[in-house]
Amino acid sequence: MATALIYDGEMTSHKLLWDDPLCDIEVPDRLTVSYEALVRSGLVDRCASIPVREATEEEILLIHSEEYLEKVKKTPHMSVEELKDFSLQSDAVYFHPNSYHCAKLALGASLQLVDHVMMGKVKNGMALVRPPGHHSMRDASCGFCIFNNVAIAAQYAKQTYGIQRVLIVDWDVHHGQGVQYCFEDDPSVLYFSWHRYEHSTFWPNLSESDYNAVGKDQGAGFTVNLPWNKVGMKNSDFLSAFCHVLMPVAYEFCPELVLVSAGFDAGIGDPEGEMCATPDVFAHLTHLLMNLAGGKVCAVLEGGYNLTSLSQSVCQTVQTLLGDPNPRPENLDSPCESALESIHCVRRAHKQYWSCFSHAADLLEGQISTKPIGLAKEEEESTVKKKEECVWPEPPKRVAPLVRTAVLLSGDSVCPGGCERLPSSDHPDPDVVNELRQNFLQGDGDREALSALADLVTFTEKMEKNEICNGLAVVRDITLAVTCVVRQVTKAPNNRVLVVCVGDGEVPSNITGDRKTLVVQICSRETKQSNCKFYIPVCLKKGCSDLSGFIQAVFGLLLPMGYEFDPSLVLLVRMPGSEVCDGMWQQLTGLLQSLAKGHTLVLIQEGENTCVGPTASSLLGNPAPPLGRLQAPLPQDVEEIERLRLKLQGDWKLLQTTAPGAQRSDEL
Ligand code: SS9
Ligand code: ZN
Repeated sequence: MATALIYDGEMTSHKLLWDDPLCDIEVPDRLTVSYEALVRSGLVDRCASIPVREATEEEILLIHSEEYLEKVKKTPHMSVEELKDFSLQSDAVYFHPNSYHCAKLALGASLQLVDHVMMGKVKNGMALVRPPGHHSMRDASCGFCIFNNVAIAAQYAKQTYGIQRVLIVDWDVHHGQGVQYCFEDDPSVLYFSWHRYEHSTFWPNLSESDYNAVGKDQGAGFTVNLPWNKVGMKNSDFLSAFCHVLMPVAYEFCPELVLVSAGFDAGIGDPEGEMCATPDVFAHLTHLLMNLAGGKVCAVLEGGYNLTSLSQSVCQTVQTLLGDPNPRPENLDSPCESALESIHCVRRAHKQYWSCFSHAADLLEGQISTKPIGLAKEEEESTVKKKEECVWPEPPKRVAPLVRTAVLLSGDSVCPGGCERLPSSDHPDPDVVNELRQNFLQGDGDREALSALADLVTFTEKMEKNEICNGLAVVRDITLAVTCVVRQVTKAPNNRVLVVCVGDGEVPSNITGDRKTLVVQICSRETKQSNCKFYIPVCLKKGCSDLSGFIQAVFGLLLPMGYEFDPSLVLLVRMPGSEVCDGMWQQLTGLLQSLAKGHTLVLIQEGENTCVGPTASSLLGNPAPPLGRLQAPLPQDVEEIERLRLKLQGDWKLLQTTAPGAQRSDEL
């Protein structure tokens, strides 16, 4: 199924007709430059192009008042002077005689996208629109926004398709207060926004943008605000926010549709946001969302005012929606103290609503300042790069290997559709065989076993050469296979392998010595202990059969460590009798493809063949089926995961959810 791209040059006719330094960054070029970048990179040709349409009045009225609509309807007939006066009645908005038309197209484009995704005509998509929408309110335009495209899209989707849960992810650097107001008492729409806040000194300067605005009445808990109190937030801060705040809540919520208020003004070089997210990070944000809601993700453009950064980030987003392997994450280091403080505060504020935060640490009162801090101005300036100095490399091209998914199966099993079967070679390279014999098999060894290992070696070589993106192999001796692959891959000096073992059973202990292999094993509660930074057993009470505990372990431990480790290959190992259900396994397989440019090799024990089909499907890029609304994880599991996080966060900085130095009140 295709990815939709919705765009119409007509939406560039909305423009500023007078001098206004507050509004002059919202220019028509934002659209043309983004679209041209998509054309140049060949992405437009790969998308299904869907025509825009004008939204109807009835659709506008799903969110806006008749009075407001009547006012906007008059603007096409106004003189420039009248338009100017009318614009001044709103906060940071301009109107042009074509604005009403363009605003209807922007909304119509968003609704077209929702229709095509919901009817299963496309799998996902992006609408490149302006004017943007997330600041506009029932009765007022605001912050360049006239009609609230995404809020109306959510309401429209609920009404038209009878869905019960919509997730709105607002990754624009501004708080989409308009969206928040629409749904603050509505538990069917979960609204997540991060935004530049600086203790309410940044526009729109609202106390309801802070982390303690969680929604009202029935909707309490369904507004999640993550305020950034400093500029200069980096990739690590944004990815941490997804792993430790948004994703666990999103999985617990289990949306049927994901709408993204996709503004790119948190991107590096943006004059409004003054943040530092490099374009590749938007590939990761997009990818992380793509296994929710059965993959139904609709991204709708909001802000983004540095044309270079904007267009590069848009390309990363669309290319990810298309299913191309992700880039390796760039510049990941420790999240900054201020980001951790915010992340902690929002987790704490939502503790009572989401079981994934039930263990969010209670910090001592007074240790976290929620009030404006009079920061020394010099300190502030030295930590933040001046806008003009901001340069970053153009993101490298993301090349999808010719073969997406290859399989290595025993002779008589059928190759899953869409995959390429690797022939097992009758005459493996004698050097390879000799080496394998010396390393793995004493004495004569079994010819068959040797040639199976030789096939695995070939497999990994092809992935390394980028001839194959990912794949699966059914193996007889899983321990041997793991050891063999790890040895092979880590021969090259800069390679690293993340081994993810699902289920109990012995993991070869001799592979983590060189810091090039990180093993995370999710297993059932046994007395497995490790003091090694590179072998992490995560023991859950019911092993891999409890979805909530598993998800918690994935976002709380596995993915943050995986990101920080930044492997060149992910080896996903299904241990015999792992008891992980297909749905969870597919989620895991899908999520892990964020790493290592999508180079995932799945090893499956012979006899566990029933999972071959589902595994192949996820490796091919099909979204995993939703897991359903998750129950609260078992308290023991939450404790275990939390214990590990605290123990490991010294070594793995992306595991932190609290600022260093902040003390937990229960430790006193
Ligand atoms: C007022 C500054 C207004 C508006 C930014 C709107 C961005 C929409 N002092 N800035 S994504
Ligand atoms: Zn914005």
